[in-house]
Parts: sequence; C-alpha cells; structure tokens
Amino acid sequence: MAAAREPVTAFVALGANLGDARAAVAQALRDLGTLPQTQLLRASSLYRSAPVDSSGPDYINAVAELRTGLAPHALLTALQGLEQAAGRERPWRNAPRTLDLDLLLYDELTLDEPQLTLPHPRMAQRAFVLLPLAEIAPARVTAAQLQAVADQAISRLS
Ligand code: PH2
Ligand code: MG
Ligand code: MG
Repeated sequence: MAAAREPVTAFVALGANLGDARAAVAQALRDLGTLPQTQLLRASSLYRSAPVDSSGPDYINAVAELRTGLAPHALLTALQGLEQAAGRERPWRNAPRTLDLDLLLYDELTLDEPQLTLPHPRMAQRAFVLLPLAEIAPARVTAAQLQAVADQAISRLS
C-alpha cells in the first residue's frame, strides 16, 4: 500500500452532454466522496452551458472541492475510473460525452506532464468552470477572469 500522504484540497470540474447528463453529474458528485482517502467538501450548483469547442446538446457542468490523500496521478486515475464506469468513449477530441472529470487544481501544485497539467491549462477560458468554481471558492476566481468569459452562454440550475 502507498504511504499515507497529508491530505490536500483539490478541485474537479464535472461535465456531461450525452444521455441523462444531469443525473450523471449528480451521481458523479456523490461518487467523488467515495473515492479512497477522499471526502467531498463542497459541490457547486449544476449549470447548463452551450458546448465550447465541442458539439451536441448543452452540457451540464459543476465543480467539486475535495479533501484527498491520493497523490495527483492516483486521483487522476480514480477520476478516469469514474468516467469509464459512466460509459465514457473518446471517438475524437472534445466529442460529446457521458461524463468528463477534469482535475483543475491540486493544492498549490504546478505540473506540466503529458498526462496531467496543473492548474488545468484551459480553466481560465471557460465560464462552465469559472462560474461554478467561483460559487464554492470565490477566492480562486478573479472578477477579470469572470469578465473575460461573460459572453459564454451558461445558466445556473436550481
Ligand atoms: N468540455 C469540453 C469542451 N467543451 N463545453 C461545455 N459547455 N462544457 C464542457 O464541460 C466542455 C465543453 C472538454 O472537456
Ligand atoms: Mg474537459
Ligand atoms: Mg477531461
């Protein structure tokens, strides 16, 4: 067994636009808290957003804050396991999907590896990440960042 690590805070972006996307994102929020050595600290509201550099139906998006003792790559592998369990297929880049779980932030770590770049390299360009992140962790998002994505179509669901 891997040695225990000091738990850190991590943020995960959730998205889906195939099948019952709303149910898939809601279920994934619950599943995140069942990962080994991991607690769900906060979940944003669900948001409906128009596809950005993608196609198909509108997306359902959300952001979760985790406390986790998993190492970054172990957490990434666990997230990919949840995507697989939700029937994720990858026919082409940014294809419509049943579930996408992206690691946005892992403590204050910066990483630039083929498998994992932290912070997530495109998070600041995407309203569907910034709005739910600002809802649960306002200190992580600036007004200028929100202003820069203000033209992207997104609405918060009740
Ligand atoms: N994810 C993408 C590409 N485009 N657009 C929306 N609205 N929501 C997403 O989650 C999303 C996207 C790549 O992961
Ligand atoms: Mg993604
Ligand atoms: Mg992804």
